[in-house]
Amino acid sequence: MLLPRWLVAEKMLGKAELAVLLLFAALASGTRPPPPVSEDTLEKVSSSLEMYVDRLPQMPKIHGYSMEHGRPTPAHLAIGMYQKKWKFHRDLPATTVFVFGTSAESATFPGPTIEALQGVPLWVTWENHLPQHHILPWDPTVPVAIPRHGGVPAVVHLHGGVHPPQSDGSAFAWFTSGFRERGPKWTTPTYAYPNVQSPGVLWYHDHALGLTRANLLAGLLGAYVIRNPAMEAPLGLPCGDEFDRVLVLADRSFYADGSLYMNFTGDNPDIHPQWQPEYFGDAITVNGKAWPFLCVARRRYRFRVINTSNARYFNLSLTNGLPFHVVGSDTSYLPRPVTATHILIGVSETFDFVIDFSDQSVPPEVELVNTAPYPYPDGDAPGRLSGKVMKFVVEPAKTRDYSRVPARLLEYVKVAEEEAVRKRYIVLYEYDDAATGNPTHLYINGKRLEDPATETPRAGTTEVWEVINLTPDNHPLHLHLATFQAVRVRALVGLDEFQDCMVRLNDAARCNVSGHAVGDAVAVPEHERTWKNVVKMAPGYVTTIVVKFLMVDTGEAYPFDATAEPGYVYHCHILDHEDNAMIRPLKLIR
Ligand SMILES: *[C@@H]1O[C@H](CO)[C@@H](O)[C@H](O)[C@H]1NC(C)=O
Ligand SMILES: *[C@@H]1O[C@H](CO)[C@@H](O)[C@H](O)[C@H]1NC(C)=O
Ligand SMILES: *[C@@H]1O[C@H](CO)[C@@H](O)[C@H](O)[C@H]1NC(C)=O
Ligand SMILES: *[C@@H]1O[C@H](CO)[C@@H](O)[C@H](O)[C@H]1NC(C)=O
Ligand SMILES: [Cu+2]
Repeated sequence: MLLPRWLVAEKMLGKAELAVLLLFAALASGTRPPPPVSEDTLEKVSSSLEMYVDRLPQMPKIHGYSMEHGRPTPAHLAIGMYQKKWKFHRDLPATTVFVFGTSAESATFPGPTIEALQGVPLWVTWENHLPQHHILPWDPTVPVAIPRHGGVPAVVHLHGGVHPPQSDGSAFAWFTSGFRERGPKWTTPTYAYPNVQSPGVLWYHDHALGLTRANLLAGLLGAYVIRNPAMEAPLGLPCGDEFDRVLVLADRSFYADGSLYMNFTGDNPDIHPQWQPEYFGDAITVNGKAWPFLCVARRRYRFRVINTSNARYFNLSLTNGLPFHVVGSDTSYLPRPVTATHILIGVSETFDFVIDFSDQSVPPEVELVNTAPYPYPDGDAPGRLSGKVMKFVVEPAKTRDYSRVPARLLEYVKVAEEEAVRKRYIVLYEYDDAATGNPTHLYINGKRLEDPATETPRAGTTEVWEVINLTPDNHPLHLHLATFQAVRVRALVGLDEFQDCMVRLNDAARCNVSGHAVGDAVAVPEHERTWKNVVKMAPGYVTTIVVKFLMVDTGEAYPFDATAEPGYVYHCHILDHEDNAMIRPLKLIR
C-alpha cells in the first residue's frame, strides 16, 4: 500500500541527515558490520550442524517465592542481563549472546524459568549488565531508544502478566547498565508481579523501544510459570520437572564463527538502513540448542511450547501422526482437552499439550516437525532445516505413569459478546516503498506509537474489537494486561475497493466494513477457544475479538490500579513489525 495522505507522514530523511544519524548510531552502537554474507553461506553453516546430537536442556528454575514455616511467602529476586558465550550446537563455535540469569555464570539462553505461585506476589529487580555496544545491528530511523552515553537499552515485559502499568515494561521505560540512563517513562528498578491470575505459562522478554527484535534475537527472554497446586493437582496432568517441561522455540542463523546473524542492510536502505520486515533463521533451536533430542519414557509428558521467534510461525506436528492433547493456550486452560494433529503457533503464542508416548505402536523415534510457510501464510515452505524442530527418543518406562488427560480442565468467565460496552475498529496497515515495493513500516489505525492513546477502555469492562487486516501477512496481535478471544473470522469481499476507501478515509465505518466483512467464515480452532493474549490475524479478514479488561477467572476487576501511568500497549508480536511500529498505547480509564 502506498503512503496515504491522511497518514502522519513518516519523517523522510534527507541524504545528509541520514548520513549524520548513521554516523551517530555507528558511534553509539560501536557494532562493526561483519563482511557481507550470502544466504547460501548462512544456510551452509546451519546445514553443517548434524540434527539431534545435543540433549534438550532444562533451563535453571528460580522459585518466585520462599518457604517459611512450610508456607510460601513473597520473594524478591534480582535477575540480570549479561553478555556471555552460549553453545547452540556441539559443532558450532560458542556464540556471543545477551541473556538473563542470577549471575553471569548461571545465565542461559533462554533465561531461567521463574516458578511462581498464584496469589504469592513476586518482586523482581531487573538489572542491566549489558556492555557499551550491541552485538547486533539496529536502526536509528525507526522509533528507537538511543542513549547518549552508549550502552544497550533494555526493559522487561512479562508477557501474559496481569500486573500494574508501572511494572509492565513500557517501551519508553528502558534503562542502560546500572540504570545510568533511563527512558522518558521509566518508573522503578523493581517490578511487582502480583500473580493474581490463574495458573499458566507466561514469558519475560525485553521490550525496549525499537530494539525488541535485536534484543530478543540476542537472547533476552525466558519462561515464567504460575502454578496453583490446589487447583491443578486434581487434574492429574503429568507433573514434576521431568514430565512437565517448557520448550522455548527460536529460529536463528549463524555465521561460521558461531556469531548470531542479523542482516546489516535494510530492504529499503535509503529509508531504513537496517530494518527488515521479518527475520527468519535457518536453524530451529529449542531451549537454546539447535535441533535437540529428548529421551522420553513410554508415558505421558506435558509440554508448554513458547514461540519466541521474531517472525516464524510453526505448524507443529509429530511424525507417525501421534496427536497432541492440547490442554491450554497462552495463559489459560481450555475447558476440556482438544486432540489435534497440527498446531499453528504464532510468534509469542504458547500452547500447552500432553503427548502420550505410552502406546506400543509409538516408534522408538518421533520427530517434532514444522510445515508453516514463512512468511505465514503465503511464503516459502520450510526446507530440510526449518522443517525440523526436535526429536523424541522413546525408551521403556521405568516407573508407572499415574498421570492422565482429564475430561474436564478449568473454566473461566464466558465469552458473552453481548456484555461488550463498546465496539472498536483496529486496522492493520503496511506501507510499501513505491520504487522497491518493499515494506517501509507498519502502523495500527494509521497512527504512530507517539500519537495520543485512542484505545482507552474502562477498567473492568468488556469490549468487541473488529481487527481488520489490510496487509498481505498474518499478524499475531498481542494486548498487554487484557485477555481476549476470537469469536468470528470473516473474509473481506471487495477487498480492493474497501482498501481504496480506507486509504482515502481511514474510517472503517464510513467505508462500510460490515458490508464487506461478509465473505467466507473461518472457524476458530477448538484449541484456541480460551482467554488468550495473542490471536493470529489473517490477511484480508476481519477478526472479531471479545476483549476483557478484567480478571477472566473470577469476572472481577483487577486488584490494582490499572489506570495508572505509564499505561499499557498493544501490538503485533512479529518483533520486526512491533519495532516499526505496529504498536499503540492502551490506556485504561476509570
Ligand atoms: C540482506 O538484505 C539485503 C537487502 O535486502 C539483501 O540484498 C541480502 O540478500 C540480505 N542478506 C541475506 C544474507 O539475506
Ligand atoms: C499444518 O500442516 C498440515 C499438514 O502438514 C496441514 O494439513 C494444515 O492445514 C496446516 N495448518 C495450517 C493452519 O496451515
Ligand atoms: C512465533 O510467532 C510468530 C508470529 O506469530 C511467528 O512468526 C513465529 O513463527 C512463532 N514462533 C513459534 C516458535 O511459534
Ligand atoms: C454496505 O454494504 C452492503 C453490502 O454490500 C450494502 O447492502 C449496503 O447498502 C452498504 N451500506 C452503505 C451505507 O453503503
Ligand atoms: Cu505484524
